[in-house]
Amino acid sequence: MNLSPIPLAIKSTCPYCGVGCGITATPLPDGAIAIAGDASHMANRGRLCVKGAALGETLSLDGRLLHPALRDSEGVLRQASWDDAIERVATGFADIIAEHGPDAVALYVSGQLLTEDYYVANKLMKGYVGSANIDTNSRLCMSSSVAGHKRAFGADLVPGCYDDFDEADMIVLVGANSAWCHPILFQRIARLKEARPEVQVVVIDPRRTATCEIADLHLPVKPGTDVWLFNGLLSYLARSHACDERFIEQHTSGMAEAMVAADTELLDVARTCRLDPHDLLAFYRHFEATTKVVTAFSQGVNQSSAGTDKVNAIINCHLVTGRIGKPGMGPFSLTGQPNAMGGREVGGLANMLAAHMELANPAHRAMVQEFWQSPRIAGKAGLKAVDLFHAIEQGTVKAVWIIATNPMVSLPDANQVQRALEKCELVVVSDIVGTTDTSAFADVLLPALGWGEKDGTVTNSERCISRQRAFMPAPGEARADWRILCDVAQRMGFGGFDFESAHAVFDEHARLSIHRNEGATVRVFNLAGLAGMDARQYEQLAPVQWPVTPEGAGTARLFQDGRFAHPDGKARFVATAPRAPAHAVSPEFPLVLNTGRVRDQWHTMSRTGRAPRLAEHTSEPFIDMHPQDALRYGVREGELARVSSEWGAMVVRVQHGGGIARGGVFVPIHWNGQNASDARVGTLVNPAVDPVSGEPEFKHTPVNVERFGVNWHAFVLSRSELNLDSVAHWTRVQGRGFVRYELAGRKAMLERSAWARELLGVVDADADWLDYEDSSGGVYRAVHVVGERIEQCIFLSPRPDLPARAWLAELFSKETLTPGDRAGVLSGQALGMRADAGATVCSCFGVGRNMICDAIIKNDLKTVAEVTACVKAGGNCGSCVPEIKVILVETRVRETA
Ligand SMILES: Nc1nc2c(c(=O)[nH]1)N[C@H]1C(S)=C(S)[C@@H](COP(=O)(O)OP(=O)(O)OC[C@H]3O[C@@H](n4cnc5c(=O)[nH]c(N)nc54)[C@H](O)[C@@H]3O)O[C@H]1N2
Ligand SMILES: Nc1nc2c(c(=O)[nH]1)N[C@H]1C(S)=C(S)[C@@H](COP(=O)(O)OP(=O)(O)OC[C@H]3O[C@@H](n4cnc5c(=O)[nH]c(N)nc54)[C@H](O)[C@@H]3O)O[C@H]1N2
Ligand code: SF4
Ligand SMILES: [Mo]
Repeated sequence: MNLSPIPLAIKSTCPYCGVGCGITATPLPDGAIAIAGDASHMANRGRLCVKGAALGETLSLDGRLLHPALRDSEGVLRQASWDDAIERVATGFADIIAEHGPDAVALYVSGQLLTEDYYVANKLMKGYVGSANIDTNSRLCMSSSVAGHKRAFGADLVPGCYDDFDEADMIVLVGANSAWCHPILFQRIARLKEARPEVQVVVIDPRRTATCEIADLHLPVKPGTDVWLFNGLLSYLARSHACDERFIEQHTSGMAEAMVAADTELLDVARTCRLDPHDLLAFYRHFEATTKVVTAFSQGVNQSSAGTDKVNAIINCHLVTGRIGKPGMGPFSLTGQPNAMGGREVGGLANMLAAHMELANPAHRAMVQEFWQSPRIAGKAGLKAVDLFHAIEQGTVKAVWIIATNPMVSLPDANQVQRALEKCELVVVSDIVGTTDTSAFADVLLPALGWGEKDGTVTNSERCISRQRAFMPAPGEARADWRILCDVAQRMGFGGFDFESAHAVFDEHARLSIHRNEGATVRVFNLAGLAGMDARQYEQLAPVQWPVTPEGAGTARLFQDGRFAHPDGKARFVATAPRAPAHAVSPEFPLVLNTGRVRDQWHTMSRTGRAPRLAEHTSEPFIDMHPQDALRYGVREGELARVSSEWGAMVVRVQHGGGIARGGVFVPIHWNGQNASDARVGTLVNPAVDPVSGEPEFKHTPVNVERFGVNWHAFVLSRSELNLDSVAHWTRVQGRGFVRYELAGRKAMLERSAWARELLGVVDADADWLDYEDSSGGVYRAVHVVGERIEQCIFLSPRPDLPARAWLAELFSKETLTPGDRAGVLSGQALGMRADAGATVCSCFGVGRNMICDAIIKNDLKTVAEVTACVKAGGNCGSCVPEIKVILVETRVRETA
């Protein structure tokens, strides 16, 4: 008997969101890797969302950065040796430090680094360079929560765990579209709701999102007004039975001041938050009546110029009711990135130290320096992300090393970031892909190991430390981020960076957590049970929630004894006097821009953008707006709009998702210069930040929307990449075996066939080129076949009334086109009638393609006028008339064939 070896599954953790799901990776005989959920991981018990499930599709080396590169004197990036690259970074940094001091250099890192990478980066800057100019994209994400937790609890401590959701009787989701952004946690809530329908789910979000599908109550709060809403709740609770006098007395302080700041009446809150007073009262009553309440929040809370106050306004309501540190209740900050929490543990932010010690505390500084035995220790907080890039533009920071983040896309006022990077003397970028909007400005480009290749740990939203393990070899010359940092540190002459493995780094991190961590100054963050592990134990480390006891036991829930981390052991109520967002709408910029995520893309798409299945859900950048606003600002669904703010502008397609109230618009964050000509929303976002946390106000920028007039629209599906130099407006996504382009332009289109052939690069006059042209209608369609396979197709029209892409896309999976495929291909639709209405052709009367085909056949219709008389299509604005003509011709040809 010939038994094939049983493939070995390697356990690791998903590299996307902060839910932190466990995965298994199984190498298959054909070289592919099968990714599945890890049934033994407590975060997901074997489940994966669509992004996690598609991980296997993102592992190819296409587009990967495989070798270091240096910019030469002519400004061209050229492949270089590691030795030269490390030398350039080390001497570049050392020279600038020697001349201008340590604060003239900076690191800008990421919550997508592993804890080990993060630890080394922080140690290098704060302990050896001697500057705290290391900040991270977590500034854009979690910093308001960090600041809020520190104010309330005395340290950056998230009290609860995922099990609390299962035990809760009420779950409030504030500024969190968990259905799309934390799907596995959301599904857990959905299952709970199914099992116990009496559990109340409340969603507080200006948009009606997918998350609202399971909600009993959706409060479409006016953007930026959450502090009013939770102050109102605090006032209400303080006067109610739910107020826990004993808890307040024994375990908190500051309530009186908080009450003064929060004092308000329900009707005033309803007016300010633009909510129905009955709904608001219903929420307050439920909250009052339900002991086991979890209030989970994410970026609708954090990303605000009042973000820290929003966090504290929520925590205040849990303190006044004593609903914290007990099963089924508590405030719960949802972390975004896979290792947002790990970065906080090592002190990755410019105003933190390491192991939850404080930069501003001289005793802490001394303890960390003593532990590191470092030559110096940063004495003051460094620059926060937005300020950092301003300092770079001003020239006070002259060198920046950007690791695992793409600030050209993700920072607010992204055009400012461009000015800063253009000006910066030395820009070093460590990434896994070769071309990003940021790497375009690199003087030194360093190839990092990516997910599946790197080894280390991450910590999720519930403080659970999990291993990420390598299951693929290092590609090209790529190195682990911690290793690259150590190489540079050692070249700069610093001791303390001779780690041999990720395990050695982790061990030092764990030991720092217990260093002088006893007596009166005890710190909650403590990895006692993980210090001193040998390599094998580290390799086999099972998921565990910190703090970890010396015996190795994790901790699901903090503050169970009512003791908090402030020196007096009491939690603080924080007075949160409400204030409006930094920038108000004006006649020039009358709409509020809200930005966020779509279900199937991750940030700047450098990884999810490779997975065809993830492109199908949202294949183009869009602006979601209310139909009445669209009417008012002269734009139409399906057409392009120019969206502009005081800071920048972009072009996106108008969509009416149905979930947005008048006065607001929503644009996704994901598109950038690599996959769209003009859709980097960061260029529009105002650079205002929260005064406490420094977190930008990503969810509230006044903008204007106007028609972006074009003379033609087109789409192309092509097996090969196009040269888009001649196209004014384009977006691209990866399909299965093809790239999909959406194009538009202003230049009058006369020689359509010649233009199409040139764009598609079809120079051979004998090429198998099927086309259709309606010159009076301005419609052109062509398909390029090579052998028996479809190679490319292009559909052009003066209007965005192009056929659906789905059926055409399927043809790219076929090795041979059938005669039927060929007959249908120019209509973008399979032959034969369908039971459904088909893709909408006439939007005015909602008439689908299949309805028109059926009518033509049944009634022997010969002209557009006859079609209009029969099914109304084309009888109003006429936009669909060219489309109807094509359908007429194709249907009649088919019928007579
Ligand atoms: N699919 C996907 N999932 C992801 C990510 C991704 O890129 N793609 N990224 C991960 C990361 S790093 C993060 S940080 C998380 C973010 O996860 P979420 O915070 O859930 O996602 P966002 O879409 O940024 O914003 C959440 C909601 O806040 C709402 N909002 C806007 N303004 C306000 C307001 O004033 N008040 C309230 N109450 N709500 C408001 C928005 O309408 C939006 O629906 O997602 C993580 N998960
Ligand atoms: N307008 C607006 N802007 C936002 C937000 C918003 O809601 N609205 N949200 C903000 C938030 S919450 C976040 S978290 C940020 C995210 O924004 P970014 O961090 O800028 O987004 P990513 O695309 O995740 O960037 C990660 C980069 O690191 C690379 N990379 C991946 N793995 C590795 C690795 O192991 N090592 C190295 N060296 N590189 C790697 C990727 O290829 C990619 O280029 O965006 C922020 N910006
Ligand atoms: S929920 Fe988050 S961690 Fe889990 S599979 Fe999806 S993206 Fe990955
Ligand atoms: Mo984030």
